[in-house]
Amino acid sequence: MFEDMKTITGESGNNERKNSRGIRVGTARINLVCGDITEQETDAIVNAANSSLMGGGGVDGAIHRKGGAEILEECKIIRQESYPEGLPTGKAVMTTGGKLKAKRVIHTVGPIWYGGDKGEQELLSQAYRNCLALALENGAKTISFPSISTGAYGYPIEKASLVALRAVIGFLEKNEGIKEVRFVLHSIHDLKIYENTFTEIS
Ligand code: AR6
Repeated sequence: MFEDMKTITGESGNNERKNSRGIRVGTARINLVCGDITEQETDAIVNAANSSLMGGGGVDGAIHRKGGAEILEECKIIRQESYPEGLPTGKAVMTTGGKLKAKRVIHTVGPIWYGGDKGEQELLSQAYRNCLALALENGAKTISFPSISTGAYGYPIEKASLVALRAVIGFLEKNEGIKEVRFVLHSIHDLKIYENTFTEIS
């Protein structure tokens, strides 16, 4: 399963280290980078949204601010037409990327951490898998994820990184068509945690 594991070292500075750690799974590559999800040029980026789809803080706030009003307009239509009571945890929907470099935004709702015995692990895994399935259905070959649920929703990042990487690897082993899955971690600290988890499971 794991071939070609290497670290590519580039410039550093501004807390935006360009280092990228990656592995190949089948015909796809998983890369870990430190950066801002709203700056990624992948076909799709993932929003760690809430079930209202009406915006919020963290990744959600940054995506709506930079992507512009078109994203919220499409979210309103999705709410009216498909999810009048809100997007359930673990599900995913897609909108335009508006003014972002990425043409599409996939909005998902990660679980709030209640201590680990409320199905958080399965719901987080579902969120990643449903985003990847939606990307594939819509022809997106490259996709960037933030670390879903590990900010406002309080999921411990060591645990979340394991769930995230396992979910993505499992999906890529069963499905062909995605070329790159990029995890965009917002700090060197978070990147290191994902890198350690990567090493543990590989
Ligand atoms: N790029 C990449 N990662 C980021 C960025 C960014 N621009 N900004 C923050 N992070 P969060 P959640 C990291 O809170 O935990 C919102 O209000 C951040 O450091 O964005 O799923 C929604 O509306 C953290 O590691 O998402 C929901 O109500 C990770 O992204 C709620 O927060 C996720 O943090 C969702 O909470």
